[in-house]
Amino acid sequence: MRVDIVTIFPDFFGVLDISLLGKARGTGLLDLRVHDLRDFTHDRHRTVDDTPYGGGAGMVMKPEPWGEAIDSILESTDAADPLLIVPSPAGTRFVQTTARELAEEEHIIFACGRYEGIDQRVVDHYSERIRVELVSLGDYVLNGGEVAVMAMVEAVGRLIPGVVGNPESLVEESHEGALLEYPSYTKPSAWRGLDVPPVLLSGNHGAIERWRHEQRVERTQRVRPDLLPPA
Ligand code: 6GU
Repeated sequence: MRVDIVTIFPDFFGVLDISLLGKARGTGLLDLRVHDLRDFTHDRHRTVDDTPYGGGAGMVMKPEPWGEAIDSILESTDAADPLLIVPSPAGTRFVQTTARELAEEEHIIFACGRYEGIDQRVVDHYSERIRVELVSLGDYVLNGGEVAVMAMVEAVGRLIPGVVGNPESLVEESHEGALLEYPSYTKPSAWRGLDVPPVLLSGNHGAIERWRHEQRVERTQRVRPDLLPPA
């Protein structure tokens, strides 16, 4: 999969060199390229923003650098149908189903907006040329798209076949089914007066399965009743 990220903070994405995704990049499963939006400006101050037409607080990102940046990426792609994602609190909610769908994409371009957003014409223009989606992490406001893109790239990247060593570990996870995950324990069996639930030491695999299922149901009822079907 190819992923391009356009941002005014390219250094922010340095952490994608490490851990699981860094390994995926090393093995060629993930072709991740980060671009500095300011490289597509032509003035001495490398200006990417300006005051909003109609007035109001904050600054708006100018369309021209975005046009040049995204055009240059599109000129370099082999993908038949690349997808432009604009992270925005005004977008559709990013959930595990979204991650699974995006993991099937050949080429995703993330446009990280800052300030009060990107001139609307950027979305309007590219919507006539390629698929464009506004995507939100949740109902809260971040200062820009960078943190949201980091989360999305991690959620999608780990679903690319071969990125997670043991595909079994993707199956039982929270949100892949309707229930949250069960709690996990490892050695020592007693720690600071807290014992591992005895059933996990019993060797009774049927009992362990049942206990873990009960834990998932109880936990889901307690913290995320919205995930359960109506009673
Ligand atoms: Cl995707 N972007 C911004 N700026 N804020 C957010 C968000 C995205 N998702 C939740 N809040």
